[in-house]
Amino acid sequence: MERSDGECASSSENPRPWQSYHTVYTNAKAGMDGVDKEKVQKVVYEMSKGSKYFENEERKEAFIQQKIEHMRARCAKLTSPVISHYQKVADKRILELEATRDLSRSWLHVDMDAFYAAVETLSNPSLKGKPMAVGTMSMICTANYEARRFGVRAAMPGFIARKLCPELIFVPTDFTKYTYYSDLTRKVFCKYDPNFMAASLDEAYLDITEVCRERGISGIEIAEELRTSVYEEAGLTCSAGVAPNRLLAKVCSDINKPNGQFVLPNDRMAVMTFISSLPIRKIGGIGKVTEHILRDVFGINTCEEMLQKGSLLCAVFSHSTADFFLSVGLGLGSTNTPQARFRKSISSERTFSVTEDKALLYRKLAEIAEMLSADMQKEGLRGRTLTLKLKTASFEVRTRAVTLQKYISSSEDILKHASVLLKAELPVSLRLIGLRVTQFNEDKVRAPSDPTQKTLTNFMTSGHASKKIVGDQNSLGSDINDDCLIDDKETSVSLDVSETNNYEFGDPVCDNSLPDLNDENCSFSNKISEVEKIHENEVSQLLEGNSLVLRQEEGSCCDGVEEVDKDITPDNKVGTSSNQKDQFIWLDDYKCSLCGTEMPPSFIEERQEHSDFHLAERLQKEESGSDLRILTHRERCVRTQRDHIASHRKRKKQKLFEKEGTHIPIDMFFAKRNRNF
Ligand code: TTP
Ligand code: MG
Repeated sequence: MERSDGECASSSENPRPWQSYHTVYTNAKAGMDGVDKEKVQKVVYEMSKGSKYFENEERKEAFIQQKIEHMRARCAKLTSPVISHYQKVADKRILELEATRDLSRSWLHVDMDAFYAAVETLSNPSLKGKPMAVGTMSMICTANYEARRFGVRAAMPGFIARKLCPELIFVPTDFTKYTYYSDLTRKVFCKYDPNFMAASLDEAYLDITEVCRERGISGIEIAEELRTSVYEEAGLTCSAGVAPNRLLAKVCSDINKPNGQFVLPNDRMAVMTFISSLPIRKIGGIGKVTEHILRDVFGINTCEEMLQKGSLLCAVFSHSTADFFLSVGLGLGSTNTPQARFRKSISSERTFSVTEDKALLYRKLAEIAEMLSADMQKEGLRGRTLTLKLKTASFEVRTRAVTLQKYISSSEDILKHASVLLKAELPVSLRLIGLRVTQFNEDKVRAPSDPTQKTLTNFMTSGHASKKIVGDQNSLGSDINDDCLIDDKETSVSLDVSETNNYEFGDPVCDNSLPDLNDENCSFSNKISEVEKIHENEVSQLLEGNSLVLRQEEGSCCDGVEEVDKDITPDNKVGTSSNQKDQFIWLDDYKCSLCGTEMPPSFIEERQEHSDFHLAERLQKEESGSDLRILTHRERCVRTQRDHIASHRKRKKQKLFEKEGTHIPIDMFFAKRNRNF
């Protein structure tokens, strides 16, 4: 909950408390422009008051407010010499970032309109023109544009949506259908960019530079043609944005939604004009917490203001966070396509009609092993951790993994080990089987070390962020320990979708540049705000045994800013210290590792909100912790390592806690106590 007046007041003191109740549900999505916002706020407030969700929002808000106060106080203490020092730092960084600007490429971001709802309407045309939502009374996945006019939107509990729009028709999800239509759209995307990057079932990034050049036509024409083709192939409308980089293309695709497009020319002036009035929240990677902090502490509302307040941002935030903000102010974003050489895993999965026929399940498994093996051999990959993913008739997702002594790639080897994993689960009634191979033979896969990949700026502006190219939201279980045979009996219910051939790409920063412990600037936590809907990635060090291992936690989506305590040291150099984050991950890609709250991967904004809460909590803890600045470098390293061990233990403990089943189920999270539906 945000209090726009910046003060905490109880609802008894405020006759209209809903006015300051801003949650993900009250955020406008495309098609919600004319909505009576106060009416929606009131309904959402009244309906969620007393729920765990509401309590969580209140706690979150209290943390954020404290954080804001603390940061304001710190800013107030900055003296003129300090500010002018950081002004020079900011000016230098802006020049350096500007030098990385690449206007040579054209990116197209395509996003299907009300995707699940549109697919459902195709199969049941009687829904056309009527307000409808896909999902259930406890949570809806999306709403059509007719329903959005009432304030109904994705990630909203269905009972609130029904209150906002009593005629709302509910349609249950059918992921097989969405996957089928997604495949049809992807066939079209392929014609324009065979290496297109799918961010979810309904959105993709295409580098259209070559196709524009080869055919001598503009981005506007390509976007029009692609949208027409998608409609002809799938009967669905989509919206597109074309821009010099992916960050801007994504913003552009939302401008004329639904069934529209917006093209930003490859021209610096055009980009700067576009960005000058762009609200910061439009940028992927800037969520509610970051927005509040930037607005309430620094008075930053638009992207351009990031540059104007550069000195303060550089004074208060870590290098990486300040760099991210400054690059947003310059309208910079990723312009290249990650290469397959950075792939960390390869997988294949199939959805089918529910069956418990053992012979049939083994046949499916053999087909998937065959497909996976063919893909691996095409890429020259061999791996030694094999993970089996199963989705049961009741949408429960299980993952089982085994790490082998030798590297494998043949279908026989894959099937042999996968069969052992499957056998242990039988009898079981399944709707999906998936297989994933990780832990590749390093020599074959690792790219040669590239010194240009070592800087964060490079990382951010060159687009080498780790992401799955196909099926970003549906990785096999993320909580996989590669070092031993896992038989994790934890299961989770997932509403997630099926995808095939998921690829993950490693982070070259992780792969090639382990920080040097003797480096005075070494930081144990590197927050990287990747700038698209694809969640932010965390590059974090975990201490495993005696060796430091960098691990990319997929699926973490902290909307957060990394603040760093900074001093001007006597010789006028900048000294920095930064604390390690608590490890925040979605166990089995579903359950929060810190508190056990369940949230399906497709609930992007909900997850972001949730991680915001933990971020705020962590910042709070950091503030009450001791100040690392006064420690020597060696002491700092030792302490940080100790913290790593503690946090690692905490995670283990958390898992035990979750196994005892004390987590909060998602329905309970949103529902009021004693509510009957
Ligand atoms: P979106 O592209 O965010 O939404 P949309 O396609 O329904 O509507 P539009 O793009 O026109 O604004 O998400 C694509 C699909 O992902 C959506 O149809 C349903 C699913 N989804 C969820 O399941 N939960 C969520 O919280 C969101 C945002 C989407
Ligand atoms: Mg969409």
